[in-house]
Amino acid sequence: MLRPQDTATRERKRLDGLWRFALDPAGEGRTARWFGGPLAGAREMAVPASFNDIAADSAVREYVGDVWYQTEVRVPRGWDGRRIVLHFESATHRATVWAGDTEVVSHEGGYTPFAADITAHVRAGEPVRITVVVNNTLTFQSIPPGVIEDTPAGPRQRYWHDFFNYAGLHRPVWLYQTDPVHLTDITVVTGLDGGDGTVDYTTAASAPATTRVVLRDATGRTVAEGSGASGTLRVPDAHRWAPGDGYLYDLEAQLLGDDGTVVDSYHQSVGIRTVTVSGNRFLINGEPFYFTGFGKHEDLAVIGKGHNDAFMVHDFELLRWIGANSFRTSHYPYSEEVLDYADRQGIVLIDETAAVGLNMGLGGGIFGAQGYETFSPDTVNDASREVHAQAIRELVERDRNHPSVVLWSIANEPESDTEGAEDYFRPLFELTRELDPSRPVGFVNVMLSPYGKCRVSQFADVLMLNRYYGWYVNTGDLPAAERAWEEELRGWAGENKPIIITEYGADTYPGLHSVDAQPWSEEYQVAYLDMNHRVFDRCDAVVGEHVWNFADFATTSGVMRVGGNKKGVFTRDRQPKAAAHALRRRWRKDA
Ligand code: BDP
Repeated sequence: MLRPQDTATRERKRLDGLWRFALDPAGEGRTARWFGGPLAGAREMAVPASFNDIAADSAVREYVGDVWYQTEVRVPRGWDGRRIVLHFESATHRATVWAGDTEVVSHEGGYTPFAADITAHVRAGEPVRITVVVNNTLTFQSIPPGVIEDTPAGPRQRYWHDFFNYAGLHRPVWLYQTDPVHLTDITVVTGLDGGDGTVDYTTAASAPATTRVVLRDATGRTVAEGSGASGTLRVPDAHRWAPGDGYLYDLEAQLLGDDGTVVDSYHQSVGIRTVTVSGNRFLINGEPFYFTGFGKHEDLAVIGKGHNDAFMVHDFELLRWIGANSFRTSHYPYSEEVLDYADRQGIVLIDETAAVGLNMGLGGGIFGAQGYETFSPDTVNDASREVHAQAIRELVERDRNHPSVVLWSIANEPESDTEGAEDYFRPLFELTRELDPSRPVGFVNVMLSPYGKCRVSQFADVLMLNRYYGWYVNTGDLPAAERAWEEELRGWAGENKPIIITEYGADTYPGLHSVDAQPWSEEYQVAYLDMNHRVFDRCDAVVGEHVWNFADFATTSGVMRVGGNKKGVFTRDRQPKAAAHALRRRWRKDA
């Protein structure tokens, strides 16, 4: 699926703004055909944004079930005879869409795009009513999983992951047009041959047509041309995409009509670079790369997981300020704006699916539900795995052309020390490699499944470890934590794979100070990070450190969380804690 673009042959219209919005606690809207006319009793809701924190109403914030969104859009007059598509960048966690009275598409999974060809249901120059029912329920067959529990206050959504279940239309919605004969897909894989770059491209079209491709450098100069639906372009003396140098070429793919005119044109940015794993080294363009940065979240006051350009640019400025070269899209695929911006900024990404919380032993009830077995016919089962597989397919399809993405993370902290886990994950690793042989694949290992016990890391190209020595264990006792951590890490190092520490962190209440570095103080966060860094620096196999978390973020409420998770190096509104300055001194040799 190609993302909407304005090109010489395509036009798009963004449907953001205030939409009509209604909760459907009785679950009656589908049978009562709420899509059949203006939504009765609706309030207005901002799109894109999570709906939860916008209303000052806990019935909205904690709502579980169907919510309805509706808008009316006029199809531009000039779009007669064109193919017209309605495109959603995401709907969390699933949605069904109607154009007028006609159901046009349904989609499962909260963080990947979907679209419907609505040509047959609209007329150029006329308005069309778009109605979307978004459902935010998590079950054992959704990614991420969850369970509904009855409480005296009514049904409550429980889940095993540590961030608030924000939902709704968080990302842009588009209407766009193309020629009936159009490109449907483009894939690029880049390589290096001495100083030259190679770009293998594959295009697909809706009907047989002559295909032409042109590759231009950042100044617009043509550096290579090709014809045919697939082929290899050679770029003499290529300017490589590299960490800190987000140099991009532009590949224009064109479909030609019978008379030789261009009927479709699509632009794909291309960063020429390679990614390989060799022994315990992680190589970008053949050179060892050391990850510095964070696990992040899409999480903002009021708009929840709504994308915001100003915050995105500011976050990347802070990454540069602190000396971070990378981050992980924990714990779901981020907005495509973020991926594009990372490409241009030369920020390296570990790209993660929404498979978080596949671990019912985790949290001991801290994050909610307990008393379930993770992998069983009644909980996470074969049907769940197929939903997970589809989430991987959609992530790889969406993000495979981004040079910033160097590693797939197919799950965060799943149960991984059981036979059930091994059986569940083996085919998912195989699938990911089949979909994209050009990148390494991994998953993020949890502390409950330490070295010697994990049965899933055998499938991974890179070991990604989340460890909280000195926080959840050896709390406040950094000397003991340092010994235990180093001992475990030495075990992993024997595997001869690169190790990225994908999480280490300590909750820190901003402004809380203590002379002797007590947990929750800013001093403790600094001392905790220092201890971790001593351990990493003594272990050659460690090729990266991602602090948990870039910023404080919203979670469900609980005795372990004070107004959310406070492991941020920045507060939720992006003010630095003392740790931010300490990390800057470590990561920026020039600071
Ligand atoms: C890990 C999770 C992360 C949590 C973090 C924590 O991967 O989502 O927020 O620990 O407890 O279990 O802060």
